Amino acid sequence: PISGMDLILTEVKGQVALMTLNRPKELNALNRQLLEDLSETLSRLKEDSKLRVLIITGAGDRAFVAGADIGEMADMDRNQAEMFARFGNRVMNQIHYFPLPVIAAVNGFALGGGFELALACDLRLASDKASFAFPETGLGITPGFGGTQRLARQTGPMTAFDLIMTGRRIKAQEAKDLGLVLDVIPADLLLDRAWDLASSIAQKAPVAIREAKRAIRDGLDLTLTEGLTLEEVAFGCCFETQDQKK
Ligand code: CO8
Repeated sequence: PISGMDLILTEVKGQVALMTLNRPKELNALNRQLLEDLSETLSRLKEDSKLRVLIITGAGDRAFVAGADIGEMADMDRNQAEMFARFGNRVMNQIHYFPLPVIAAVNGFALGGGFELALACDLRLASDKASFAFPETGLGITPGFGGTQRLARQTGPMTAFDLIMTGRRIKAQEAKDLGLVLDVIPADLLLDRAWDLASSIAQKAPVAIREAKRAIRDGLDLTLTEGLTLEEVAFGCCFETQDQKK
């Protein structure tokens, strides 16, 4: 069944939800309305106790997301821009802190805010037609939806300096070589592969998956000693579940 608001389509199959960002004529650029609908959809899916994995993709065959909506940003003053970045970061954090694994199926352009959205996901699969770039510095701005932070954490600082300072566009294979995507898939097989990956995760113990995501994600912000404490708590937590007892 496909449901949802016009700008976000949601399809649930078994324990996996697929969310499609749906502004194909504008290459799924993130305007405020789309971000608000995305936020609302994430809040709703978070409450669905049947779900185990979320997949995010873009509508059409050209773009995952071609960035924040350039037209909407054009006339912002300093304060409005900062507020917009804060709003965008809040939505990206809803993905980052989503209690289930989130897979980005990057089906085309992932530019600026679109690259940042993909980076907020836990796992990224790219079609062989996908490309990635941070065009912001060419537009007189910095990334504003988490790119400076998440790219550097994912690849180390030098790649982040390179991609953000040059704005160069990379193809899926280079993104894979840089550790930015898990795999490159022929375009017509991308979603099948994303469903397969999601299903393989959905078969594992849900509390173990949730706690593993939390420990990996939150551990990155901590010292090793603090992170290991987090892991001990996560490990203990699993011993109250049927999946561990069976
Ligand atoms: N915003 C709004 N509309 C867009 C965007 C965008 N980011 N990208 C594409 N579109 C629209 C085009 O305007 C066009 O609309 P129309 O048909 O009405 O003219 C339609 O999508 C199709 O695009 P093109 O005709 O340009 O298609 P091409 O195949 O010629 O080119 C490209 C495709 C290369 C992807 C080109 O569209 C492009 O360069 N787009 C802009 C990409 C970009 O610079 N993105 C980064 C934006 S900055 C950003 O994301 C910052 C995030 C942090 C925000 C911080 C808050 C303050």
